[in-house]
Amino acid sequence: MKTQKAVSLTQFISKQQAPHPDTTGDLTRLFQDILLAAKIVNRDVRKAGLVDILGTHGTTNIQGEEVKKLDVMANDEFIAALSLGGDCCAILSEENDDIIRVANSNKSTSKYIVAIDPLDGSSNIDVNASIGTIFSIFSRLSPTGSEVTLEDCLQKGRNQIAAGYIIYGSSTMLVYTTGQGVNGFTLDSSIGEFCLSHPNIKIPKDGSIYSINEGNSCDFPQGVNDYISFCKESDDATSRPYSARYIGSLIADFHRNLLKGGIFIYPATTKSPNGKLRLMYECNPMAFIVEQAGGKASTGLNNIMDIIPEQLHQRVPLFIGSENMVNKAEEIYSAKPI
Ligand code: AHM
Ligand code: MG
Repeated sequence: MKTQKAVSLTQFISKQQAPHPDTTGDLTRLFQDILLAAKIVNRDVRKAGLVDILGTHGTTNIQGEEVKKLDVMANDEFIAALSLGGDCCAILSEENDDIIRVANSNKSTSKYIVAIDPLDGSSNIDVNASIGTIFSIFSRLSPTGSEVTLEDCLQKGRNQIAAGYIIYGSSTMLVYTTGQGVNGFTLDSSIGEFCLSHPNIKIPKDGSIYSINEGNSCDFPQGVNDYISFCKESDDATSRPYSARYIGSLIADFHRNLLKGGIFIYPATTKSPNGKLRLMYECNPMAFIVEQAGGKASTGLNNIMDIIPEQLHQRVPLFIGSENMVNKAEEIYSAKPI
């Protein structure tokens, strides 16, 4: 019987980067920093419920030590790993108001900026549903060695060098792209390595799942409700009605739809006119991944990755998933976008 050799993420990414003439190994090292933090967060997530890490941030445990919420712990772990690794010059985090400039970035030669949502879907922690980390990597525009500027950080999604997510689910997976397709790696905790398990992921062009928090439909634009009605109509030719699937954890909803085909929508609402999800920490990285897998991401009107951010924590509506489904949703939504 033939046995297949495991390919680790570090081996895979250094091989993928190798043919590039200007390869320095910096991106591979940056990924190693991310992997280290991901393994620590994975360990902490797996212990949730066993140790007192589900408490509210600001409380103290029996030893009088401060109890950190898991999302605060994850933020600290990623910032520590990225800062100590020194392979990026700045970190943008959904949990921090401002740019975190990395003082010791490899003798001022580091050009990468990492935007991160350290633990997305954290309202699901207490109920043992899947959560995840999302990251996005840019190159700074200003010369290395100078102070990183806001302009360096506010780049459109098209400029991403790499993007990925880690899903802490029934297994822990890392899915990423550097613009050469999408590959998925599953953590083998017995050896502490992410091993290639889902090579060259492609999202089906059509799907039969729609994912949206329909409980908010009284606040949705008419065009979104019209699309939901379309999803519920009976039509054998297009496999409708579609199935509704919504966990309320973007990575878990996205990951399922990426593998099976489907559409995820977080639209503008009357209460949140720009939607809920953040352009730089959630929408851009997922848009890069879905496009590399053959899918599409849009605000319902424009491509997500063409938006030039005006603020670090800017929110945008998100329609993402199978290309034909997103096209249809855009067609229906754009007829009545308010
Ligand atoms: P968070 O960054 O505060 O965790 O919020 C983002 C999460 C996403 O994972 C998910 O898609 C969305 O919020 C769900 O929101 P809602 O509960 O409004 O449906
Ligand atoms: Mg989030």
